[in-house]
Amino acid sequence: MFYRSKWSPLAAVAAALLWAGSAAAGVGIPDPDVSWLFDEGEGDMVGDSIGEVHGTASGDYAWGNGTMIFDGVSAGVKFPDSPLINTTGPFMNRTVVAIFKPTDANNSETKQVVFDEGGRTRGAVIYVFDGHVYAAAWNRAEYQWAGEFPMAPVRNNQWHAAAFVIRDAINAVEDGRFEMWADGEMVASLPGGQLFAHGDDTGVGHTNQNTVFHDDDGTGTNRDYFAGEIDEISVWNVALLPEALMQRATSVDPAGKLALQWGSLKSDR
Ligand SMILES: [Ca+2]
Ligand SMILES: [Ca+2]
Ligand SMILES: [Ca+2]
Repeated sequence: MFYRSKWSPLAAVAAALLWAGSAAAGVGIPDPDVSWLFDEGEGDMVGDSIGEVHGTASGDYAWGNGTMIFDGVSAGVKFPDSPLINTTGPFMNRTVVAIFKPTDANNSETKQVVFDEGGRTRGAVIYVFDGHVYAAAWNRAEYQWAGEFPMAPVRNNQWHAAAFVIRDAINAVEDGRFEMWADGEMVASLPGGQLFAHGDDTGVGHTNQNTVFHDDDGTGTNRDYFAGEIDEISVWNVALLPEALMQRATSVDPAGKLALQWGSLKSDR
């Protein structure tokens, strides 16, 4: 039934403006360059919704409800080299957001890699260890950034968002160029620099060809297996605005999923 008195042309215009306004609220979050949604539900391929950096899963993984479930022993995803992630550069800006639920969060013996790019000399990593999630990056050549390894608490069997940001960095270590964010809040703003090309391979759920942890461990491959679920990992070659990181890009809703909708990607789902 059509209520002309209530649905006036003016009201329609107002509704359209409201709609445009809510869309405009997402302007601060551009589409990622690479986005793994883990929504396949079958097979061994993890597709990139945007940049076509597709990965291959191996080990005892399973598919969940829009997630991939990692067994903490053998499940991992390997991604090929890509100019969007590691073979070009230097990367003066980068944001990586990972949405994950650990199921062995308090393990203090094994680092559990959620996301690994690069290797011992240059790279970044997000991992769970001893009740915390770490987000780290380093560039141990060219201008000698030893790296920063901030962390935030995580709870077992709960969904979390963790992110790192390299923001307007140069070929030198400067204050405030490396940030960690977790669950809607900035955890740390630390010295950092740009990431030069880092040819060692990218992994999810395990270390794929070397990484660096807070204790300098991390040499090798097919190790540091994550136990839990991953809902999404997205990579931007821009530094997301703090407002975007705080309000949306790293806020996990009570049901456990990311509250954000970035641009065309999620509106098309
Ligand atoms: Ca490589
Ligand atoms: Ca690696
Ligand atoms: Ca997902």
